[in-house]
Amino acid sequence: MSDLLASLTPIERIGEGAVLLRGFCANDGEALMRAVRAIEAEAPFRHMVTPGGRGMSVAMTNCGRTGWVTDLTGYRYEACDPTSAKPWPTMPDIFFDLARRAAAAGGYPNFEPDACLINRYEPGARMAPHQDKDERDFTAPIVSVSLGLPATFLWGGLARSDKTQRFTLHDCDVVVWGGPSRLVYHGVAPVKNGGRYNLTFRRAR
Ligand code: MD3
Ligand code: FE
Repeated sequence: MSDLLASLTPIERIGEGAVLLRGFCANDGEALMRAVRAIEAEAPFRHMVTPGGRGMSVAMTNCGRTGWVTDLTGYRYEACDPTSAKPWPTMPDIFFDLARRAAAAGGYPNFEPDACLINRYEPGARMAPHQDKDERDFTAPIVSVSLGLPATFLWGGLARSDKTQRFTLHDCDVVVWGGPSRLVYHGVAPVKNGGRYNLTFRRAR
Protein backbone atom coordinates (compact mmCIF):
# COMPACT_ATOMS: atom_id res chain seq x y z
CA MET A 1 0.00 0.00 0.00
CA SER A 2 1.33 3.49 -0.78
CA ASP A 3 2.07 5.69 2.20
CA LEU A 4 -0.72 7.98 0.99
CA LEU A 5 -3.26 5.14 1.15
CA ALA A 6 -1.77 3.82 4.40
CA SER A 7 -2.32 7.25 5.88
CA LEU A 8 -6.00 6.91 4.92
CA THR A 9 -6.46 3.44 6.47
CA PRO A 10 -9.18 3.63 9.09
CA ILE A 11 -7.61 2.93 12.48
CA GLU A 12 -10.01 0.97 14.70
CA ARG A 13 -9.02 1.05 18.33
CA ILE A 14 -9.95 -2.40 19.65
CA GLY A 15 -8.48 -2.11 23.13
CA GLU A 16 -5.98 -0.21 25.27
CA GLY A 17 -2.88 0.07 23.09
CA ALA A 18 -4.34 -2.18 20.35
CA VAL A 19 -5.42 -1.12 16.87
CA LEU A 20 -6.89 -2.91 13.87
CA LEU A 21 -5.78 -1.61 10.47
CA ARG A 22 -8.25 -3.08 7.95
CA GLY A 23 -6.64 -3.81 4.58
CA PHE A 24 -3.38 -2.15 5.61
CA CYS A 25 -1.24 -4.41 3.39
CA ALA A 26 -3.73 -4.77 0.51
CA ASN A 27 -1.19 -3.48 -2.03
CA ASP A 28 1.43 -5.97 -0.83
CA GLY A 29 -0.68 -9.12 -0.40
CA GLU A 30 0.72 -10.97 -3.40
CA ALA A 31 4.32 -9.98 -2.75
CA LEU A 32 3.96 -11.07 0.88
CA MET A 33 2.62 -14.47 -0.20
CA ARG A 34 5.50 -14.86 -2.69
CA ALA A 35 7.89 -14.19 0.19
CA VAL A 36 6.11 -16.83 2.29
CA ARG A 37 6.65 -19.35 -0.57
CA ALA A 38 10.36 -18.53 -0.69
CA ILE A 39 10.70 -18.93 3.09
CA GLU A 40 8.84 -22.23 3.10
CA ALA A 41 11.21 -23.58 0.41
CA GLU A 42 14.08 -23.09 2.93
CA ALA A 43 12.20 -23.81 6.16
CA PRO A 44 9.08 -25.90 5.48
CA PHE A 45 5.91 -25.59 7.55
CA ARG A 46 5.72 -28.23 10.26
CA HIS A 47 3.38 -29.20 13.08
CA MET A 48 5.37 -28.63 16.26
CA VAL A 49 4.69 -30.48 19.50
CA THR A 50 3.72 -28.72 22.72
CA PRO A 51 5.42 -29.54 26.05
CA GLY A 52 2.25 -31.49 26.85
CA GLY A 53 2.95 -33.79 23.90
CA ARG A 54 0.19 -32.67 21.52
CA GLY A 55 0.84 -31.84 17.89
CA MET A 56 -0.29 -28.31 17.06
CA SER A 57 -3.06 -28.07 14.46
CA VAL A 58 -1.44 -24.91 13.05
CA ALA A 59 1.61 -25.53 10.85
CA MET A 60 4.49 -23.11 11.51
CA THR A 61 7.76 -21.79 10.22
CA ASN A 62 9.82 -18.65 10.95
CA CYS A 63 12.07 -16.05 9.44
CA GLY A 64 14.31 -13.53 11.13
CA ARG A 65 17.28 -13.62 13.51
CA THR A 66 15.39 -15.92 15.81
CA GLY A 67 12.29 -18.09 15.58
CA TRP A 68 9.65 -19.40 17.97
CA VAL A 69 9.70 -23.15 18.51
CA THR A 70 8.06 -25.67 20.79
CA ASP A 71 8.86 -29.29 21.56
CA LEU A 72 8.54 -31.61 24.54
CA THR A 73 11.13 -29.54 26.44
CA GLY A 74 9.22 -26.25 26.17
CA TYR A 75 8.50 -23.05 24.26
CA ARG A 76 11.45 -20.84 23.30
CA TYR A 77 13.22 -18.88 20.58
CA GLU A 78 16.00 -20.50 18.55
CA ALA A 79 18.40 -18.94 16.01
CA CYS A 80 18.36 -22.16 13.96
CA ASP A 81 15.56 -24.25 12.52
CA PRO A 82 15.59 -27.51 14.53
CA THR A 83 14.55 -29.42 11.38
CA SER A 84 17.57 -28.37 9.30
CA ALA A 85 19.96 -27.02 11.99
CA LYS A 86 20.43 -23.99 9.67
CA PRO A 87 19.63 -20.38 10.62
CA TRP A 88 16.03 -19.37 9.89
CA PRO A 89 15.64 -17.54 6.54
CA THR A 90 16.41 -13.83 6.69
CA MET A 91 13.40 -11.61 7.28
CA PRO A 92 12.51 -10.09 3.88
CA ASP A 93 12.61 -6.27 3.74
CA ILE A 94 8.95 -6.27 2.67
CA PHE A 95 8.10 -7.99 5.99
CA PHE A 96 10.25 -5.76 8.16
CA ASP A 97 9.03 -2.56 6.48
CA LEU A 98 5.37 -3.56 6.76
CA ALA A 99 5.72 -4.43 10.46
CA ARG A 100 7.48 -1.14 11.13
CA ARG A 101 4.92 0.98 9.27
CA ALA A 102 2.02 -0.81 10.96
CA ALA A 103 3.55 -0.39 14.41
CA ALA A 104 4.13 3.30 13.73
CA ALA A 105 0.51 3.71 12.55
CA GLY A 106 -0.55 2.05 15.82
CA GLY A 107 1.48 4.49 17.90
CA TYR A 108 4.67 2.45 18.34
CA PRO A 109 7.48 4.16 16.38
CA ASN A 110 10.84 2.41 15.80
CA PHE A 111 9.59 -1.16 16.17
CA GLU A 112 12.48 -3.50 15.33
CA PRO A 113 11.12 -7.03 15.01
CA ASP A 114 13.77 -9.76 15.09
CA ALA A 115 11.32 -12.66 14.75
CA CYS A 116 8.48 -13.47 12.37
CA LEU A 117 6.43 -16.58 13.11
CA ILE A 118 4.41 -17.72 10.10
CA ASN A 119 1.29 -19.72 10.92
CA ARG A 120 -0.62 -21.75 8.34
CA TYR A 121 -4.23 -22.74 9.07
CA GLU A 122 -5.59 -25.81 7.30
CA PRO A 123 -9.24 -26.88 7.70
CA GLY A 124 -9.99 -27.43 11.40
CA ALA A 125 -6.82 -25.70 12.64
CA ARG A 126 -7.19 -23.48 15.68
CA MET A 127 -5.13 -21.78 18.32
CA ALA A 128 -6.25 -22.19 21.92
CA PRO A 129 -6.28 -18.99 24.01
CA HIS A 130 -2.81 -18.16 25.29
CA GLN A 131 -0.51 -15.26 26.14
CA ASP A 132 2.63 -14.48 24.12
CA LYS A 133 5.21 -14.35 26.90
CA ASP A 134 8.32 -16.09 25.59
CA GLU A 135 9.86 -12.75 24.58
CA ARG A 136 12.45 -10.95 26.68
CA ASP A 137 10.93 -7.51 26.50
CA PHE A 138 7.20 -6.81 26.67
CA THR A 139 7.59 -3.08 25.97
CA ALA A 140 7.72 -3.79 22.21
CA PRO A 141 4.37 -4.35 20.48
CA ILE A 142 3.36 -7.38 18.42
CA VAL A 143 2.22 -6.90 14.83
CA SER A 144 -0.02 -9.54 13.25
CA VAL A 145 -0.73 -9.73 9.51
CA SER A 146 -3.58 -11.92 8.20
CA LEU A 147 -3.33 -13.32 4.66
CA GLY A 148 -5.77 -15.47 2.71
CA LEU A 149 -9.07 -16.76 4.04
CA PRO A 150 -10.71 -15.13 7.06
CA ALA A 151 -10.69 -16.46 10.63
CA THR A 152 -12.45 -15.61 13.86
CA PHE A 153 -10.01 -14.07 16.27
CA LEU A 154 -10.68 -14.43 20.00
CA TRP A 155 -9.44 -11.77 22.30
CA GLY A 156 -9.87 -11.68 26.03
CA GLY A 157 -8.22 -9.89 28.92
CA LEU A 158 -5.22 -10.23 31.19
CA ALA A 159 -6.82 -13.14 33.07
CA ARG A 160 -7.74 -16.38 31.29
CA SER A 161 -11.25 -16.14 32.75
CA ASP A 162 -11.94 -12.65 31.32
CA LYS A 163 -14.75 -12.29 28.81
CA THR A 164 -13.72 -12.98 25.20
CA GLN A 165 -14.56 -10.71 22.25
CA ARG A 166 -14.61 -12.11 18.72
CA PHE A 167 -13.88 -10.45 15.47
CA THR A 168 -13.16 -11.62 11.96
CA LEU A 169 -9.74 -10.99 10.48
CA HIS A 170 -9.64 -10.83 6.69
CA ASP A 171 -6.94 -10.93 4.03
CA CYS A 172 -4.47 -8.05 4.54
CA ASP A 173 -5.84 -6.91 7.90
CA VAL A 174 -3.08 -5.91 10.30
CA VAL A 175 -3.36 -5.71 14.09
CA VAL A 176 -0.93 -4.00 16.44
CA TRP A 177 -0.93 -4.99 20.10
CA GLY A 178 1.16 -3.18 22.65
CA GLY A 179 1.21 -1.46 26.01
CA PRO A 180 -1.63 -2.73 28.22
CA SER A 181 -2.74 -5.20 25.47
CA ARG A 182 0.61 -6.90 25.07
CA LEU A 183 -0.17 -9.75 27.48
CA VAL A 184 -3.86 -10.30 26.79
CA TYR A 185 -5.12 -13.83 26.18
CA HIS A 186 -5.92 -14.42 22.52
CA GLY A 187 -6.62 -17.29 20.14
CA VAL A 188 -8.17 -18.33 16.86
CA ALA A 189 -11.44 -20.30 16.53
CA PRO A 190 -11.26 -23.45 14.36
CA VAL A 191 -11.21 -22.43 10.70
CA LYS A 192 -13.65 -24.22 8.39
CA ASN A 193 -11.67 -23.63 5.24
CA GLY A 194 -7.89 -23.79 5.08
CA GLY A 195 -5.65 -21.34 3.34
CA ARG A 196 -5.19 -18.76 6.06
CA TYR A 197 -1.73 -17.48 6.92
CA ASN A 198 -0.72 -15.21 9.77
CA LEU A 199 2.58 -13.39 10.17
CA THR A 200 3.35 -12.52 13.79
CA PHE A 201 6.18 -10.01 14.20
CA ARG A 202 7.85 -9.79 17.58
CA ARG A 203 10.87 -8.38 19.31
CA ALA A 204 12.04 -11.57 21.01
CA ARG A 205 15.53 -10.65 22.25
C1 MD3 B 1 -2.87 -10.17 21.08
N1 MD3 B 1 -1.29 -16.19 16.35
O1 MD3 B 1 1.18 -17.05 16.87
S1 MD3 B 1 -2.03 -13.31 15.72
C2 MD3 B 1 0.52 -16.61 17.83
O2 MD3 B 1 -3.76 -15.57 13.97
C3 MD3 B 1 -0.86 -16.16 17.61
O3 MD3 B 1 -2.11 -16.96 14.00
C4 MD3 B 1 -2.66 -15.89 16.01
O4 MD3 B 1 -1.51 -15.83 18.52
C5 MD3 B 1 -2.86 -16.14 14.55
O5 MD3 B 1 0.99 -16.49 18.96
C6 MD3 B 1 -3.04 -14.53 16.39
C7 MD3 B 1 -2.57 -12.00 16.68
C8 MD3 B 1 -1.94 -11.79 17.98
C9 MD3 B 1 -0.65 -12.11 18.23
C10 MD3 B 1 -0.11 -11.79 19.44
C11 MD3 B 1 -0.83 -11.12 20.41
C12 MD3 B 1 -2.66 -11.17 18.92
C13 MD3 B 1 -2.12 -10.82 20.14
C14 MD3 B 1 -0.29 -10.73 21.64
C15 MD3 B 1 -1.03 -10.05 22.55
C16 MD3 B 1 -2.32 -9.78 22.27
FE1 FE C 1 -0.27 -15.52 20.25
